[in-house]
Amino acid sequence: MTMTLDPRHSGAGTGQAVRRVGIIGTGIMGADHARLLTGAVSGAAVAGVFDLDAERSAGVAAASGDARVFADPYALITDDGIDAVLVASSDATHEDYVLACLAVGKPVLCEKPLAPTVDGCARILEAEQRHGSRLVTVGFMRRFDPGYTDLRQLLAEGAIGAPLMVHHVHRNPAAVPGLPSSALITNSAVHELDIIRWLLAEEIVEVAVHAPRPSGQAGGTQDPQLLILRTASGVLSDVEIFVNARYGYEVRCELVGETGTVTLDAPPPTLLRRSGVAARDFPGDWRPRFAEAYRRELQDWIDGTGGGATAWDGFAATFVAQACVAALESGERHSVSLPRTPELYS
Ligand code: ISE
Repeated sequence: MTMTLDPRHSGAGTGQAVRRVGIIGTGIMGADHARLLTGAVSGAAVAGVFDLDAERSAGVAAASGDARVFADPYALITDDGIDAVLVASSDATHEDYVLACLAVGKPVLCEKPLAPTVDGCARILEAEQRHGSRLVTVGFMRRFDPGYTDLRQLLAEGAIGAPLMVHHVHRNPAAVPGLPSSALITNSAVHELDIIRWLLAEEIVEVAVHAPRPSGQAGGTQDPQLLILRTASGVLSDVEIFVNARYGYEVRCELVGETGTVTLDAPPPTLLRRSGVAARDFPGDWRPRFAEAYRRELQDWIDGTGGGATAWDGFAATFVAQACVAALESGERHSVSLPRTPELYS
């Protein structure tokens, strides 16, 4: 399944086969993925796009070097001119599109969450196991961030001894008014839920969510929240999630081990010293902060290297996130008991 190289597409002139990608959903993330696939990832071409907003998809198609605009997402998925599908539509639509990709045996990269419900994720797991090999990748892009990969490498090398605790800070400048309090967990802190499993290579078995006095800027949403998560071996993580922090987008992490700690600050490279103050800029959202992670994630997917999160990881993240939502609502600690990892993912 290759195409004739078009000089506008990356990979052109290298003799490399190009994977023709169809993108479903050309909002903020879909458009960003289209830009990276067209200009920063080798061996890929955006060959088709679909969005409910036809004008928006036409704009992304034109910027992607003549991609076809589809009026029906299922027609995009089954089209012979599409080798692989990237799903960046609204969360509630993910399950149907991923299942449709599995039905025709096409690789699919689905933005997080794999599906908003545990049952939805389970249906995807069943379909992929019936297919018999892994086709689904979930867009937990932090796994490709140079800072997080360093952290994981240092831990694996024994640089700080056995892990004891992980501190996380995750802040967005502003959220839409009326955002459900659960969205802080399912939309934002879900990244930390995935990172904890990936860093420590073990499962989260107990969760609690503490709710401080909500910010007056949060419009009724319970914001911030403090998640406390315990893994099977007893490592404790805290996650401060604050989506109306106002000053900018920031993610930090500190891993505490028996013989040292590693801190992930990932500050912008420039520091301005002026008028008695040293200052750094914070990005307005996560895209500049994780630009390199997105690029690496897409390259890995196009190359078929398999470094991304699997459908099982997507299931586990939604499973733990739902336990956290229950803990937020009850104000109590909840234990989490994931089913056994199916053979396809172990
Ligand atoms: C957003 O949806 C993302 O996926 C970002 O990665 C995350 O950091 C942000 O908090 C979310 O709102």
